[in-house]
Amino acid sequence: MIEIVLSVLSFLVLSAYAEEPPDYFNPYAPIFTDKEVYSWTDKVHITIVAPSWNANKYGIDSIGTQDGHFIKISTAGHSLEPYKLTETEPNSGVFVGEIILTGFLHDVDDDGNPDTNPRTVGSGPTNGFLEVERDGGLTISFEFADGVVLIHSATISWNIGQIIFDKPIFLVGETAKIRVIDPDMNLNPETVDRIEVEVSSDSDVAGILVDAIETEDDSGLFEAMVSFTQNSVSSGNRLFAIPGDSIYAKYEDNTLPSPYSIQDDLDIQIESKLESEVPPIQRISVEDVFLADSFGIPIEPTINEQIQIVGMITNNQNYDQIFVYIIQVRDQDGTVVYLSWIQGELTSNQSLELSQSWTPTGASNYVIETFVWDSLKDQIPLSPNSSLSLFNND
Ligand SMILES: [Ca+2]
Ligand SMILES: [Ca+2]
Ligand SMILES: [Ca+2]
Ligand SMILES: [Ca+2]
Repeated sequence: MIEIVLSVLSFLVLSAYAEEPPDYFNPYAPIFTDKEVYSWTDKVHITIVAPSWNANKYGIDSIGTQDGHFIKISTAGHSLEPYKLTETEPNSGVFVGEIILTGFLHDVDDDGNPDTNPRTVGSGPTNGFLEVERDGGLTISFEFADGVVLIHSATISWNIGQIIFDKPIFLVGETAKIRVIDPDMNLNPETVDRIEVEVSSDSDVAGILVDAIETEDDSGLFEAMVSFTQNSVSSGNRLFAIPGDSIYAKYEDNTLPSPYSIQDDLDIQIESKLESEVPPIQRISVEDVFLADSFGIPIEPTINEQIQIVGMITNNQNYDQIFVYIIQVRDQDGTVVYLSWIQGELTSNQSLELSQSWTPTGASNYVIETFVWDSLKDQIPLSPNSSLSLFNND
């Protein structure tokens, strides 16, 4: 104690000899925090550079608990005082400590139960816990010399979460990585936290709930991996989705900054796409059409007699594929005399025989063309076109 008093005195004496009075508005014992803005449950690292408090050049000194020279760490409604900081090395004159912010009682995942453990306790240098408000500030004060109080402030704020897929498009065999960034959900800066993310597809709108795990104890960055199945129902981290589906990931942020209210929540969503690893034009194979009677027996066309135009298509993928199969007949002038289509879905590797009836009405050389598209709306070809020329000699 005497040493410390002496030390302060010697500082004052030195100041006096320096001919300039101490600058009480900018004294040399700055307080630093490792961030300007903290989340409500962050860890705060505090540094005070105070060479005049290095009383013992050969031992670790401490500051903050000496009578009249307390360090006080406070938020609007709570404070820790006195709070001790300790010297980093015997002769550094640099004093450090940390506290953990403990937020306030709040339900962060909308399950009806609060998820925080607000408390204000601890005397330093690393065992402090301090309750905070959502939009409050954090103030650290230190009466470093008699009548000279140093103050440093930092801001506390909630953040709007972000969600990201690691790719804009996934192929069926790939695994999607979903990332959520929300420092507010780093509820404990000394352990790995987790949050829930809803993942769904056009084919499974109910989707799955997956845990996103914090990448480090104190990162506020959460990751989940999701794979896709075309042949079984969604379960665990596996989502039922077929090529062409959009894939959705959603995180409900219940910790929103002002001007949102504390009770507000916001769905943070992102969309990606699932694509087949088979290029569209190779997804379905077609065989050349042939003409048949109503029993399926191949025949030659005759004017004014109904015949069947028969074709075969095969799904080259091991999952379902919707299609529209189009048959078009042109006469020798190129005029379309017949147009028909069949819409349907092929199951995994299924082959399907399709037939449409047509009645040639005149003596002409006809061309029968077939097309396979994904839909009449998008018209993405799923196979090469095929055509059959008929030479009518009647
Ligand atoms: Ca020392
Ligand atoms: Ca909860
Ligand atoms: Ca954590
Ligand atoms: Ca948030």
